[in-house]
Amino acid sequence: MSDDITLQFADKVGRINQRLDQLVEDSSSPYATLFKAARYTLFGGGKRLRPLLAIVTAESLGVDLSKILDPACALELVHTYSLVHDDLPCMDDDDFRRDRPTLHKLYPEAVAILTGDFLLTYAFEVLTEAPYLQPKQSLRLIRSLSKAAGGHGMVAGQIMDLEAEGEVVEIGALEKIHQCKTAALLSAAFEFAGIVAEVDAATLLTLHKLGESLGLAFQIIDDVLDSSSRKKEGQKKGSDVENSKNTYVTLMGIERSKRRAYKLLEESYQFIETLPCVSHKLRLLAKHLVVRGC
Ligand code: GRG
Repeated sequence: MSDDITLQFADKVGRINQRLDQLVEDSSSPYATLFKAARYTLFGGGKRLRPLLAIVTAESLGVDLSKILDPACALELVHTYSLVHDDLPCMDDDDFRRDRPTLHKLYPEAVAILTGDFLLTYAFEVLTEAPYLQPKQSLRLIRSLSKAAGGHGMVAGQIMDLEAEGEVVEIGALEKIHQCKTAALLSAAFEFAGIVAEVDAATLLTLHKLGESLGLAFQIIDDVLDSSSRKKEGQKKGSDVENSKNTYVTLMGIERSKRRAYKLLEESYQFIETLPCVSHKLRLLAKHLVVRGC
C-alpha cells in the first residue's frame, strides 16, 4: 500500500493488531511453542487487507468497529494459516515470506503444520465468542468463513493449483483456481460486513461478487509484481517459475494481465456504487489493492 493509504488506515490496522495481540497471547503453558510460533507468523508484517476490507465496508454500512473487529480478526487468522501451510515443503516449499524465514524454517515442520491447524480452528472459536452479535449472525459468519476456507474454497483452490503444476492450463481454469485460493476469502470479508450490518439478500450477493472481482484483480497484480521482482532478483526457491506454476503473466503477458486487473477493478467500483451507503473509503482501499507498485 502507498504511504497515503497506510496513513489513512493506520488507526484501523493498529486496532486489528492490538486485538490480535490479545486474542493470541504468549503462553507459559507446556504447549507455549504453539503460541510463540503463531505470534511469529501473525506479527510478521502482514498488511491486514482482509480485516481492513471487512471493517471499512462494515463502517460504511453504519456498523460500529466494536461489532466487526473480532470477526475481522478471524479472517486474518485464516489468512495466516493459509500462508503457513502454503509455504510448507509439501506445498510451495518457500524459505522466506515477508523477508523473514518461513515458519517451518524456524521450527520443525510439524510445529508449522500444528500452528496452521491452531489458527484455522481458533478463527471459528473467535466467531462464536464475538461480542454484540445475535446467535444467528454468528452462525452466518461461521457458514461464510467455512465455505470460503473449505472444500469449495481455499482448499479447493490449493489442490487445483498443485495438480496444475507443470501443466499449461487455460485462462478459465487459472481464474477458477484464483477465485477459490484468493477471492473466496475476500468475498467472505465483504460478506462479514453485510452479515454484521444485517443487509438484505441482494446486497449480500453484491458484496460476495465484489469480493470475486476485487480478489481476482488483486491476485493478477500479485502475479505481475511477483514476475517483476523475479526478473530483478533472479529465480528463487519456491518462486512460481521454479514450481512451474501457471500465472496470469505466463499465460497472458504483463500488459494484458494489467488490463484484465483494471477491468476487474472497474467492475468492483460498479458493485461498490450499488451498495446502500457512501463508500468513498472502500473505493479508495479497493483501488490500492490493485493499483500498487506497477
Ligand atoms: C488451504 C493451504 C491452503 C492454502 C490456500 C490462500 C492460499 C491457498 C495460499 C496462500 C498463498 C497465496 C499465494 C495466496 C494467494 C493470495 C495472496 C496474494 C496472498 C498474499 O496476501 P497479502 O498480500 O499477504 O494480503 P500479507 O503478507 O499482506 O498478509
